[in-house]
Amino acid sequence: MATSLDLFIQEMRGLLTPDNVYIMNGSQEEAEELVGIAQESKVDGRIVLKKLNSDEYPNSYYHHSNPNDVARTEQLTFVCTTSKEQAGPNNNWMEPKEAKEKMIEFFKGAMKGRTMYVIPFVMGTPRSEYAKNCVQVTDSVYVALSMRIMSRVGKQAIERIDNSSNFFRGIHSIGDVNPNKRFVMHFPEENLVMSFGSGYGGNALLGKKCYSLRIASYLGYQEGWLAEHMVIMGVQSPEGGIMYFLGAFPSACGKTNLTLLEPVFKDYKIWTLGDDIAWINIGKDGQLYAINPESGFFGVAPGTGLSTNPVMMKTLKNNKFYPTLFTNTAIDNSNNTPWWEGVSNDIPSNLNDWQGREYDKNSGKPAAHPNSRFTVSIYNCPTLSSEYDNPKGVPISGIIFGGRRKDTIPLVYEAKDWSSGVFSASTIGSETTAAASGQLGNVRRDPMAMLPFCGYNMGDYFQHWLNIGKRVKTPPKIFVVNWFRKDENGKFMWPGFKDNSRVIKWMLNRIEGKVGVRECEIGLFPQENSIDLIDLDIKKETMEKLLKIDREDWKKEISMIEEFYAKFGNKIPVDLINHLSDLKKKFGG
Ligand code: SAT
Ligand code: MN
Repeated sequence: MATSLDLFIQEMRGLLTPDNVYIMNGSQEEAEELVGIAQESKVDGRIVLKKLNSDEYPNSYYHHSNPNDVARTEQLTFVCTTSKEQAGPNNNWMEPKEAKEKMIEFFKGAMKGRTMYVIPFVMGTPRSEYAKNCVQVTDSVYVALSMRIMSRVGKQAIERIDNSSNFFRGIHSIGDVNPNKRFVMHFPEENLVMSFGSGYGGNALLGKKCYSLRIASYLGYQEGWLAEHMVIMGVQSPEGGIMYFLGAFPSACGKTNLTLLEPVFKDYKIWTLGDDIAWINIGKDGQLYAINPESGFFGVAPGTGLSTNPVMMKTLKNNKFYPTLFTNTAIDNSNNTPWWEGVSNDIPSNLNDWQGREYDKNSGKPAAHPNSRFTVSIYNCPTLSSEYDNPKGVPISGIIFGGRRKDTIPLVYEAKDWSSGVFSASTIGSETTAAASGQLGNVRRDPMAMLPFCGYNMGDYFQHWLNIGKRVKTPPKIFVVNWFRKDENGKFMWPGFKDNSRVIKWMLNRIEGKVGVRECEIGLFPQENSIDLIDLDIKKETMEKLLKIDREDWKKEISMIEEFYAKFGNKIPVDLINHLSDLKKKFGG
């Protein structure tokens, strides 16, 4: 009897008419075979993978993408629910039938002359009741290999899919990498994503943002759990206990660096569980537990180096899991290694830029694309937590929300309770960086860092967060941080990176009830001298400025929040409206 997976493959064969079908089993031999194929084939005029210097970077391969295909395309990303209101003002919407017809036209015969890779995969450790069964078809061997790093591909997935009535289906073709024929369409009601015309991570590895955030957040809303754009990390203190934190930050706030941090305190240690996505469930004991559905890092290369993220550099040079991929970095021809801004201080003299052209140091342009990436297994990470594969996940004691703000938001504060924490999280904003857009320093609101990833109406999403808090026995403490506050001369006041462990230590002490707080208008602030500043040369006045509440700034902040909330009309929960009016009263805004 044909299994449900067989039926799906048959249907895809009929639609896409590939010359060959390759069903992945997740084995090492298969990875080697696919790498072999990728080294011999050209797609879109480029060799798919080139081997890098294995003494420096073992098992590592280089990939160039089409210069028109280097990032997620939010404007071409749609959530296709029955009603527009379900998708909310935070999503592009298209009527499901219309969207599907459009995509089917693109997909018809799209794999003629190509191989269709069938990728059965599980998001989450396969033994976990929280894990989800998925399958993606693609005509990109680069995508197939990347999926193998980022998710659990293979036999266990096939078994789980065959025993289930419902599994996620992802249909992907790179087409001819034409930006005018590029769409990422989500059908949450059907557990389906159709993506055409791009080979880039977030557009093409459908287990990542498409499934594990947009579709999964929708499922979580139906089923009573949360799919979040968050890191997961364990913090070990000298007493030996490990507490687990989640952290949500918009891009360019150092999320990956945070989870792989080496604390400044020798007797503290951070254990890594995930750098991008967390699925959060209420466990049998009534507490919150998180799993990382992914099994790899798809990290931004520029800015990663021995001083900013030594653990990631070790991860990239580890050869446990095969292979590691580098995409759109520069190449140092003298030793065939990937190179990017921040990996070394001096620029090698014999460099090719991310498009393979000889690099001109005086061009003023970076050699690596600012969004160049590495794709590496989490099992290569030397600080991987021993709890990473625990099917129950890890119990969460604290949730950190942050953004990049030169003013207004203090270095750290604690929310009074869950509902005030949800309010703060719903107002998180971050300054746009030069790389992301021309308008430097504009504040873009990005609630819970989920604006581009929430697969349903964000007003409903806020209410869902509030409801979860009511169901949890002891909700974790919620903290807000801002590592990026500047002084009147435009200089960062906080050193950041490793020194962020000082703030995390304070959070740990708060959770353990070891330090008190002072109550301010916006939340609970560190008492004087309660953040451990040992061996750090920072003035008392600087610490005061880092924690200062500027009333004028807050008046402006409140009106920006009001403006943002207004987009969601009456969908904003009453609780959050009340928090906002309380704040207004306090600041007289
Ligand atoms: O651009 S991706 O979605 O692939 C990665 C990210 O933004 O975290
Ligand atoms: Mn992300």
